[in-house]
Amino acid sequence: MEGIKVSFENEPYRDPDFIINHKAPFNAEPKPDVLVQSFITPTEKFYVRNHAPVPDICPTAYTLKIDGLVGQPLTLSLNDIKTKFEKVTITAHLQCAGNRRTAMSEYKKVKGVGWGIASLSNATWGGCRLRDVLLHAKIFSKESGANHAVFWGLDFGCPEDNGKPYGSSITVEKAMDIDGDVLLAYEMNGETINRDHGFPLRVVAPGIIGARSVKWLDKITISPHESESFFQRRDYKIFHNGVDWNNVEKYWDKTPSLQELSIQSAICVPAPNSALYLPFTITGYATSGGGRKIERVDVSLDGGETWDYAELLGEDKGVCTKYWGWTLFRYTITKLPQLEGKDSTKIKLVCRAWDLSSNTQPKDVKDIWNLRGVMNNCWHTVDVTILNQNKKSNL
Ligand SMILES: Nc1nc2c(c(=O)[nH]1)N[C@H]1C(S)=C(S)[C@@H](COP(=O)(O)O)O[C@H]1N2
Ligand SMILES: [Mo]
Repeated sequence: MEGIKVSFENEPYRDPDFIINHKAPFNAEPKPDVLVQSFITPTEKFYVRNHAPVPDICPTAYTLKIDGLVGQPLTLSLNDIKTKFEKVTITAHLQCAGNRRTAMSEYKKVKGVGWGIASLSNATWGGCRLRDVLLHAKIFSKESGANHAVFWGLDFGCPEDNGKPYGSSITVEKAMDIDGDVLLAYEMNGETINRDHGFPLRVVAPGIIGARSVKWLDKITISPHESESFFQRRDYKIFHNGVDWNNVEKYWDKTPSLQELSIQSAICVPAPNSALYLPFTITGYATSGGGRKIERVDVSLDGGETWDYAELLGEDKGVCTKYWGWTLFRYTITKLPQLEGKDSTKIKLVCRAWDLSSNTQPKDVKDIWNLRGVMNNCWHTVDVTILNQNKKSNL
């Protein structure tokens, strides 16, 4: 980042309970047990993933620019966005592609901000449809090359990209899909979106990795090509396990950039290495990409030899292919035969989710290991010790 000066003196107030993975730029996740306390994550607990200082944007001076392959380039004020287009509210989770990166690094070192299991959260988002704005701008047809909606943020100084603002793109197909629910959001959980999450306006591209939901949105360019940003062309790609820092350049262009999320689940309670008495309840989250609903979460108490179904707590949307929220799950253990006559026993809890398309999670991290440590969605395991209540006095 030579020659680029950025200041972190004007950062917003943050929840003191966050687990901070990187201080400046700010990257933080809630504690896992806090994460699964409610279906909608309270705004102050919602994970934050920034690549640069948080811009301080004057809402009355703010404008959104739309250009490129459109018949009518636009400059819209925040008031235009709020009054000219229908307001839509959706429930959607955002998840960083780096979620569970630390665990991938434990197998073999990867590069990137270390994240535990909580770099995802679930919120309601209010705003207008990106589709409506692009129709207003008279977006060209796909035949004319209108393939990608390229977003730029107003956060300058991303060290990875030589100080340029953060940028990313999604396909026009997703942007224009009436069922795709891509929003330009000015509200989060019923309130004005706050600075950390993109005030005054951000993209919410549900079902897609968090990296594409560009915050502090400055400009949208309709282009034949994907965003030229580092975060589209270099980062957020899954390379095969033979790609390392000596040969990665050869693979940058031929490795697709990540869009839809894969299937994911993790146990948030109990914490690893807890000692517990029966009965106790396992709680966690499950998510999938592309609007695919979680149909089932399996829980194992023996490291994945045998399984049972967990109880699911999600949004009641019926059969649906645009399920953007997460699904929480819980499973209560009342009996453990191998505990009888013993003071304690160690068990390995495992979870794995299944979605509408019968996608499920890979067992081993080694099979999906990649240089940047993205999309770690292997089975999540938690080792715990179960103590025998009846032998309490012996301990
Ligand atoms: N302008 C801008 N948009 C951004 C980012 C950023 O650093 N700058 N980070 C991206 C990444 S990698 C993720 S995971 C999500 C995180 O959104 P959140 O901080 O609201 O949780 O925002 C995305 N949008
Ligand atoms: Mo991310």
